[in-house]
This record gives sequence, C-alpha cells and structure tokens, in this order.
Amino acid sequence: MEQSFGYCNVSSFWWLTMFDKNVAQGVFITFEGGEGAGKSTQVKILANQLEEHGFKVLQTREPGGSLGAEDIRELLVTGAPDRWSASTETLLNFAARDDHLRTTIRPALQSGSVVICDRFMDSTRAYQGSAGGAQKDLIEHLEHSIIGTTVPDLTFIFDIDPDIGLSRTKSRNHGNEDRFENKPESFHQTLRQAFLDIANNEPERCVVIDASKSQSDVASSIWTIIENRLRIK
Ligand code: ATM
Repeated sequence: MEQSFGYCNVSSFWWLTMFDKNVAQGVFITFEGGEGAGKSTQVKILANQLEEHGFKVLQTREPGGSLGAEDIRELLVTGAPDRWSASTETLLNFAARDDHLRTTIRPALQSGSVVICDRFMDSTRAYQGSAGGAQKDLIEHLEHSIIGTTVPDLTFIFDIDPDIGLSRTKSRNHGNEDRFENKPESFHQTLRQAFLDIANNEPERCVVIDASKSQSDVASSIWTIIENRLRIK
C-alpha cells in the first residue's frame, strides 16, 4: 500500500520500520539535491519545528560538521572546478565523513538526538559517482567501511530544474564556495537525474520533494512526512 504526499510516494512498511528504530536511539535524517534547491533553509525550519515538539536536534552539514571535516571542506568547495579528480574528491569527502561520523553524528544518535544533515552519502554518489565519473566500486567500498550501519533513516531529495536552482545560487553571496556551481551545465543535469535514480532505487529511505514549490509548501510537505514518521500529534 502506498501513501501519497503530492510529489512523493511512501510505502506503509517504511513507517513501521522507522518507528521501531526511533524508540531506541536517535533518528538520522539527510537532505540532498542539486544547488539552489532550498535544502539549508528547510533544514533550519525542520530543526526548529522538532525542537518546539520537544525533540533534541543536531543540525549539521557535509562536507563539514566537525573541526577536521570543516578543514577538508575548504579544500573541496573552493578553487578551480577541475582542481581535483573525482576519485580524489571521493577520498576527501569520505575522510571528512569519517571524522564527522566519529565525532559528531554517532555520539548525537547515541544520545537520542534527531540528527539533520545537509548532504551526506548521496551527494558523493551523485556528484563524484554519476556526474564526476568516480568508480562505483570505490564509493561502495568506502560506504561500507566508513558509514557501515550509520545509514540515514530518512532522506529528502530536493528536485529542481538546475537552471532555476543555479539562478537562485548566483544571486546569493556564499564567499568563494563556488567550485561545484562553476561545473558545466551537463554536470548539473546529470546530478538531477542521479538523485532521482537514488530515490527510485531506495524508496523506503528516500522521499522526493518538489523544490520548485514555495518555501512554506515545501516545509509543510516535509512536516507531514515527519509527523507520520515520528508519530507526532
Ligand atoms: P553545500 O553548498 O550544499 O554546502 O555543498 C557544498 C558542495 O559540496 C556541494 N556543491 N555545491 N555547491 C556539493 C559538494 N559535495 C560533493 O560533491 N560530494 C559530497 O559528498 C558532499 C557531501 C558534497
């Protein structure tokens, strides 16, 4: 049986698995998608709503989220678009992720927090794998070794036409963190499809969000899903 939330389809089996998991330990939620999709704003909105309902929440991001990982972020997001090969980017992202998981994410989950992370493993699959051409085997091996069982419980995939997303980011000031934005248009088109393919392959974990809708519509779609998952009334 499927429940429909406009743009997203969710199987009822998925809710049950999720609820069992919530009770014992924290919940790991990730936000993914191309540039200018509005993820970061929605991370903040969701974190505030959950805190208002009494949940302990950790907001974090990748690459970054720990002291060591933020140092590695600087290497990844600044400089010329062709500064690193896709394999080097994969290794740098997983080096950052290892530090982030060990020092930030796992301790928060163990203390029962809801961890909301702006980007995680699906960004590596999409940016370095599908769009960048890094070997799938390398990414799978690193996921297995570094992430292990700390796989997100729920992932929102923000879907938007890259032309609209990139025009939104160009009007923003984000310092010199523009390395990925400056990749060619074909890179961004491939990314969009890569994220949709991930959602299609893992429908129990991933929900696609139509990011072309208004900020409040997106926030309310997300909240409907969260209310059901966390059984908030
Ligand atoms: P944010 O701008 O969303 O913080 O992300 C920084 C960049 O890092 C993002 N591109 N842009 N802009 C995507 C990129 N990235 C990867 O390429 N691979 C990864 O594994 C992660 C987590 C991010």
